[in-house]
Amino acid sequence: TDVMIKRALLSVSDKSGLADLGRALALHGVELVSTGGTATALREAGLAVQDISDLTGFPEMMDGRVKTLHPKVHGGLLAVRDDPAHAASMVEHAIGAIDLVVVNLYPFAATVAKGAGRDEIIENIDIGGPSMVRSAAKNHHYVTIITDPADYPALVSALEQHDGATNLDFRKAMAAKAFAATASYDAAIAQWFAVADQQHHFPPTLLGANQLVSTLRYGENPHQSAALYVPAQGAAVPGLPQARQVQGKELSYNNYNDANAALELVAEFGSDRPAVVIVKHANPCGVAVAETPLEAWKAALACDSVSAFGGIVALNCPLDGQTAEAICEIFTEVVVAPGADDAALAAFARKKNLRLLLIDELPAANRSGLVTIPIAGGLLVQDRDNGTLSDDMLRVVTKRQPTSQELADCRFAWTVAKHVKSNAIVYARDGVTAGIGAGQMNRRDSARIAAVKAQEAAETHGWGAPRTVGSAVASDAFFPFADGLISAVEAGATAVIQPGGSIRDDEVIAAADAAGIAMVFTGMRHFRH
Ligand code: 93A
Repeated sequence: TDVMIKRALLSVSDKSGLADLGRALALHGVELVSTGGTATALREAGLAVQDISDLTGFPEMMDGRVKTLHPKVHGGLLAVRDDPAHAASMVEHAIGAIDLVVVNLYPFAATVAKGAGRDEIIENIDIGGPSMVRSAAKNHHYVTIITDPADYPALVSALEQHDGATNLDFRKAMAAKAFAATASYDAAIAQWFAVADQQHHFPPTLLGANQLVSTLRYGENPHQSAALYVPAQGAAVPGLPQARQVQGKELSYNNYNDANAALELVAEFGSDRPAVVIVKHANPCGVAVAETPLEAWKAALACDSVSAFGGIVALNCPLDGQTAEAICEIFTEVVVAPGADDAALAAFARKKNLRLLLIDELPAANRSGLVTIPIAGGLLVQDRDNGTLSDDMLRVVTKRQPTSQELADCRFAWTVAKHVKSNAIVYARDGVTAGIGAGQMNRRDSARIAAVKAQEAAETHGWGAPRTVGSAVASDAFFPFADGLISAVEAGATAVIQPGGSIRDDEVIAAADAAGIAMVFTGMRHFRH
């Protein structure tokens, strides 16, 4: 299955590594043919190259739109060499076989990303390049296709190992990569027409424009396989795949899922004040903002130190030594933060298994995007929940106005509740969660669980009273009945934040007034199912 590389066609926009590759090919006696810019670059490196126009007998024309679109090129790529009729056509039309194609395409995505105008974007839709890539990849039984400069070294070592030939396994692997490249290239073009060009909110087709980063040991459970992908055209949003893992075991599927939940929530707090989020099973079990990261960590941990065991921790600020030492006191699976000083790194280094991830920047909490859920027979797609509260959305519906501290705690609890599985009830006091009720099928159970957890925390820490006393409570959706609100009052909440909009709002407001608490409506709901 080895095929000798005798003639190569090189046509690349990204010229990195080209000279070295050209030299290696020349060493193996490979004849080089190239389009204009590529030929110039190869000649500058001292290599002999045939111009594509000499091969086709046509000039490169129409501003380069027509360079390689010619039967002498595509015949040389597509011919089934063992087929006598194909071989006869090659002889009849003086078509020479092309054994290797090295192509990377006009930088369409980069042209869009740099804010170019429509004409420049259209001009960067590569036609001849993908055609050659597809011809060569289709005919991988005979032809080698290389689309990524990162694969040049693999090509060179394949030639060295096989005396100037490639084997079928290599050609197959490169062909698969080539079709993935043209698929994601076309997906980016389709996306631009549909979305960036503002014709539709949702693209008519959602193509798989993602690239495999790594396979994971297993999925949510050991019998499920799993993998991590990133957008093939480059990630627009910083996140865990871009993080630097400083130490610890490989991240598991659940680690990624939980660490992402922690990161997305901590990103809501910006970087004005240190914030710490502890997550278990994709739900926060302790969240705090404070004057220092250490204080925030201690406060977040105290909320539910039982659940925090084996948790995932995210910070919005760099880690210092004291905070790292404190985190190391309990078993923690993953810590993610925008940086760590030397003392922090030294502290974590003693916990070999702890996975430490450092990120360059937090993802923007208010960014737009699409989220998908597969359903049997299809795919549900919606906008990402990037709804944030502005002052003009808040409406006080009770006789009593919230104090400024209550209002701050309402906002804090509301932000946390947005990241808690529904039904979500979150008590908070002084920028710290006091009790979190998550994922119950009715709101009263979530409220009860939040209060029970707050009570347990008080017992654990020997506090005279649970921290729900004097707290603000957030509900991710409206209270359908007064009972949920009454149980919050019983737990000691003095302020409530919720969307409002129940047909029984009057009863709920009356219960709040009867208890003398303050309540604000947001007019926005944060279901998270
Ligand atoms: O405008 S094109 O779609 N028409 C073509 O026939 C063609 N052939 C190769 N663009 C074409 N290419 C692209 O030119 C390649 O995909 C590559 O990105 C680029 C290399 O041009 P140069 O060698 O002049 O820098």
